[in-house]
Amino acid sequence: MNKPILYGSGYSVYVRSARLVLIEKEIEYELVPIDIFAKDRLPSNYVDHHPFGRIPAFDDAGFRLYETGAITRYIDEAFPSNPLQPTTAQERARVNQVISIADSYIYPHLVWGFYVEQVSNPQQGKATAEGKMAEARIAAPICLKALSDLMNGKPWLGGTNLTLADLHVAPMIDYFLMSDEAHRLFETFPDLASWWSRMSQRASMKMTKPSS
Ligand SMILES: N[C@@H](CCC(=O)N[C@@H](CS)C(=O)NCC(=O)O)C(=O)O
Repeated sequence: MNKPILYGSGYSVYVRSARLVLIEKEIEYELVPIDIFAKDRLPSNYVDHHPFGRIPAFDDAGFRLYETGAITRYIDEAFPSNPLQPTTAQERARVNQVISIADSYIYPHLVWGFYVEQVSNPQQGKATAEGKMAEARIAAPICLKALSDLMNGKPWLGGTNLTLADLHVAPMIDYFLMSDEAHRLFETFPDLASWWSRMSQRASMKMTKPSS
């Protein structure tokens, strides 16, 4: 059987989410390197895989897919090993809600706000965009409180078991926590800190840790 193919780079939070799902489900896959920020070196046919020019893109025996949420749900449903979605409609809705919160608010404010503005840009000698940071400082506690409220005392973001929600959010939190200010804020949410200590210890997280 052909291995599914994932196109992307190890630095990408979204590529990492898809890899985490493949690894947690013990599915062998091929990672085809695509550095999306080196636009001049992209394969000319990459647009056929992802018309919006993002990573990841996915190909399962000719079935092509882009958008991480769609990719990870497809993988979980097409491959029966180690299910990563709950069975009831309400529990699945919570998982999908967390994934949507991650895409709409966590990625722009915790990754592009805290990580890019406070960690990555200064490393590259670029100035911090204070306007963007001001927005991120307002959004971050709202994002973290929403996650904490949705956990509602359970060990994982989607309830009692590890789900796609944890694997979608964790790569974003890993970058977020590289900012000292973010780290201090995160520690004020003990249930999230305890979730992170479990999540970050998983073999899948260690295997996909982006090289700095
Ligand atoms: N909505 C897309 C977002 C993917 C995305 O934004 N990927 C980033 C890397 S983490 C990217 O390709 N950025 C390239 C760019 O912005 O030009 C998904 O869910 O897959």
